[in-house]
Amino acid sequence: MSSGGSLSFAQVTPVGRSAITTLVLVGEQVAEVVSSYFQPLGNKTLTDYPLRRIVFGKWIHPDGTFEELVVSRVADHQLEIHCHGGMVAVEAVAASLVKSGAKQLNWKELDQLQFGAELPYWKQAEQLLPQTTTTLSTQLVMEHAQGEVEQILQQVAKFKEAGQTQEVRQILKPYEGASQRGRHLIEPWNVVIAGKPNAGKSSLMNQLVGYQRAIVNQQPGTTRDVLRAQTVIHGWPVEFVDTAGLRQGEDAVEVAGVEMAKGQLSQADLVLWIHDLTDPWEAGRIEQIPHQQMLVIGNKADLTTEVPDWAQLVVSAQTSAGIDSLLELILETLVPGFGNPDFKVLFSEAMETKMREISI
Ligand SMILES: Nc1nc2c(ncn2[C@@H]2O[C@H](COP(=O)(O)OP(=O)(O)O)[C@@H](O)[C@H]2O)c(=O)[nH]1
Ligand SMILES: [Mg+2]
Repeated sequence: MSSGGSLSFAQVTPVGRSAITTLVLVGEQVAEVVSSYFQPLGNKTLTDYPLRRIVFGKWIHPDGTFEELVVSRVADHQLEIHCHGGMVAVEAVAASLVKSGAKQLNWKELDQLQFGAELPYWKQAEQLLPQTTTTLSTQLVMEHAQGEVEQILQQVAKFKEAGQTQEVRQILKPYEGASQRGRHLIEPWNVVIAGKPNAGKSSLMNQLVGYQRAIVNQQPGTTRDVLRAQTVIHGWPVEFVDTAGLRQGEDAVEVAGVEMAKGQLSQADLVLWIHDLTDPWEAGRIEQIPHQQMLVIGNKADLTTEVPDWAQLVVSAQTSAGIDSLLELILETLVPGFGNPDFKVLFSEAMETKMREISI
């Protein structure tokens, strides 16, 4: 531990109201400082109790008022305080500690302090937990926090030692490109909906996210700002961006919207190009669209039975026909192989590099 003689602490439970709040304290003088406020029930002092024992008592503030709380020394220089979750009680305890020269950190900084500059991989994964927004992402982060990668690396080391390169390759293959995917379990995929005015982009976005968000209008060019809405497809967070139609608008507000749309397109993980099936197809138009990946979707399938060559899928944003297939197609395009039994994710690029290096 690199904290030296100083004392640091952090609240490790979420800030705000909760039943119990936990403070973790790290430093050589931890028992000494805490003992100056904490009086265990009975006659013993804190250090009379063995490590890991849960000790109930009173935290006596300088003004004589007190809180009842629980203290546990988890290691020689590490201690936990569990107190009532009310903000006031926690702040009062934190204030006493700060008064005694302790440094208040956030829990990430405290982890850093305990583990040095390089956090072990499982700890890095654990730190992502509060940022996960879907059951899938929480589950995958948990698997990593429990040491999935360490186990793989150990397995690989054994096969390597035995000269079984075929097995090494087999184990590591599913992890190729896996950190890109992992990033998008925390940060949503960015999918931009583009196409000519009136193609039905805003209507489609409403269908994709399942509620009215974008303004739909018969007057071309209604969507002037870039509108965003998040949804989840099979556990993957996806942010849809509804753009102004790409045409030369006469009024300045709309022109600004069009410029913004172009910027959004080149940054998007996926562009959905929406074309009205009752409009003649202009092949040249999509060639000018900056994009990394694009799906061309024919909309207003309720108005025609025609399924033209240019469309990868036809849908109706009015009747919602084809919307489920579109959601599937979007996910297949963004996360190829998702759902396969050997589908893997990683949560850091460094880990992917490490896996690549070990395979050589
Ligand atoms: N019949 C039919 N009309 C649609 C469909 N999708 C959108 N519309 C209509 O087309 C018009 C333009 O839709 P909107 O979503 O505002 O298009 P945007 O300009 O591309 O955002 C509106 O009147 C919608 O009700 C569809 O699938 N079928
Ligand atoms: Mg619109």
